Amino acid sequence: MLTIAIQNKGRLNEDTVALLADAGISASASHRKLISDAKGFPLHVLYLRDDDIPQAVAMGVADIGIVGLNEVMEKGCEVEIMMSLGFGACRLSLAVPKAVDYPGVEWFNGKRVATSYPKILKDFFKENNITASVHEIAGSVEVAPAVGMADAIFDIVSSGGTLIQNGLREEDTVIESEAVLIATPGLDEDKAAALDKLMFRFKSTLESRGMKYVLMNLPKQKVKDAVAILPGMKSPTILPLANPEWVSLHVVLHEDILWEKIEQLKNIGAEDILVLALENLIK
Ligand code: PRT
Ligand code: ZN
Repeated sequence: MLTIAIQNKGRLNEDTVALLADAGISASASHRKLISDAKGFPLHVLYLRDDDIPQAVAMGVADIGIVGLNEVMEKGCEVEIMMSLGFGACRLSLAVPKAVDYPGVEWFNGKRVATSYPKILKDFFKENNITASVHEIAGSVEVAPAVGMADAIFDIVSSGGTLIQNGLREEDTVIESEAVLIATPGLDEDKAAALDKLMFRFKSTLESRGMKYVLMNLPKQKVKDAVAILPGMKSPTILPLANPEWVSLHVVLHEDILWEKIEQLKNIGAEDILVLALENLIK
């Protein structure tokens, strides 16, 4: 049976448990557990701090894990990155006090930079031929310049609000990150087959997110125009109605383009448009 390591509490826990739930797998969201059996898929769930997940997977304590790409890169463990999971998006950036006149990355020569990601930062400085001293701090990196512990910081940024609150300005983004599914390299055949099944569920779940099922009535002679408006491989589905002049048109649309397409379809005569939530899109 596969063992998956997930964050026991923190920012990734809720979205991880939700992804598993959407894939038909129920895992306890309780952060008091260390290990439990999931329901809906043969899976042991190991609840760890995110920092420990890359190593647990590299060592084979867990076969797979869900963790931020930033942690995978920082730990430098040997794991396979199987897929991105569409949540936990953030970036690792260099930020300087807002009063600094910043000419470019060469500004960091001779400076002290506080971070919780020393490996990624040292690699970046090395690639850019920068000689700076990297100070590892476990938390509240953003206060380091104000208290005189550092000249600048390298930290996770999402909205950028924390930097602004601390009088800092984001300058260079070093990596973009999101939650990823990782696996121990060289899983045996049974575990690899189980992982394939799990990834199929995750992919279907992620693809159906933000999708809507749209039905409408359309004058029959407008079907060609509707097809030209709509994206898609085999869609839309056209079904006859009792009135031979009209058809029923069904299509799956992403919510980003939903209203634009609906307006275009209304313009060519679509009526009685129904927009339904889409549970799953299995290809
Ligand atoms: O206890 P454990 O070690 O498991 O958790 P942790 O405290 O180390 O990590 P946690 O739960 O805070 O974050 C887990 C993962 O979430 C990170 O490794 C990233 O992959 C991802 N992530 C996504 C973030 C953020 N967004 C984020 N905004 N992690 C941290 N932040 C911090 C950021 O450092 C900043 O201080 O949130 C603050 C607010 O960010 P702004 O820019 O939105 O203001
Ligand atoms: Zn952590």
